[in-house]
Amino acid sequence: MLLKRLRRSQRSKATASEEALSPAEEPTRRRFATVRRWLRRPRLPPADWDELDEQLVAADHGPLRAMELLDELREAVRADGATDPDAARTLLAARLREALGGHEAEFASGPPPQVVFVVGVNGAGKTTSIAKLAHLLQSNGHDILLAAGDTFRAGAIDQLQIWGDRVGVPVIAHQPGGDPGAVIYDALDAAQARGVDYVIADSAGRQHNNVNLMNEVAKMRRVAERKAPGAPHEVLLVLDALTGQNGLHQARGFLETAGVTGIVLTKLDSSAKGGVAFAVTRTTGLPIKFVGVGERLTDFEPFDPDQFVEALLAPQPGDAGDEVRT
Ligand SMILES: Nc1nc2c(ncn2[C@@H]2O[C@H](COP(=O)(O)OP(=O)(O)OP(=O)(O)O)[C@@H](O)[C@H]2O)c(=O)[nH]1
Ligand SMILES: [Mg+2]
Repeated sequence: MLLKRLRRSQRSKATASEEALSPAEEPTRRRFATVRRWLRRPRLPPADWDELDEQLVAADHGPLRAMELLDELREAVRADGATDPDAARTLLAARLREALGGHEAEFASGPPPQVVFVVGVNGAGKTTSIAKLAHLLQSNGHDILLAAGDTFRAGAIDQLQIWGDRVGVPVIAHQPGGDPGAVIYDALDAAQARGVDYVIADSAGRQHNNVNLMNEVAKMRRVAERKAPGAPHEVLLVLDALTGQNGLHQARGFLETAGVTGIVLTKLDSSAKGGVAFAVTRTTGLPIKFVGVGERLTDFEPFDPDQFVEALLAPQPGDAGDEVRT
């Protein structure tokens, strides 16, 4: 599976201490400190349900989901007659993984060119994520071509070209104000002529109005569908972890009309709410395929629910509880 291969290649570059969550995701990990402390108790005292509830809500699970999770846990603990933290931990981990879609999603792979559209509201991190994805695919030996589909915002084309130069991948661009459909057409033409593996297309995050924005994405799709079989193979919706539920609300138009196949969750490094990953999967019903964990090219990883949950629940040396407080 392509994502797994990409992740392995990323990981081989990371040091052992970066294996679980990257240091950039530390705030997320800190959030779960109370949960982990709770799970370390030799017996589960009833009063701690409240503490756990607070913790899950604080991590952006939303009161309703936190309650559901706790009910399931309580029920399981009661059914087993168990007050064993290990059993509770295993159950919680399984539920959290399930909430994230259970296993790692797939990423487009097949005959070239594979066409990837990147959509999302302005400022979510589309252009940066395109550069990071191009870098990741390229370091796995793939030929990439970028398409400057955001012809609306002044400076957007230049910005993609700068990233293209930095990563060392060609960018197909037209004039500002041009037709993004025509950019896609030319990019696919060039990709087919050059035998490029992946075409990654940027798109506008803002237009004169929302209807125009959605029409534009729809047109990009139509052009791609006609030009390359099965295209677009991926439509990645970029969501900013900092905007939480509000960001999801703003992105609803894309979810309804763009044929989104997966999520890129950016800025997890600055978000203290790891629970946003759960909220996003639950609300959209779509897998998170990549996460952005910083502003550098390498701050980008294929998303693995198992690893994410394990890292959230694994005891950390920094967890308070046993230590002497200063
Ligand atoms: N900390 C952090 N910053 C990020 C991440 N991803 C993107 N950013 C920053 O978010 C800002 C917006 O990123 P862009 O890639 O320009 O966003 P965009 O969606 O293309 O925005 P528009 O072109 O205006 O629609 C930039 O300052 C990026 O450096 C991330 O994972 N972590
Ligand atoms: Mg952009």
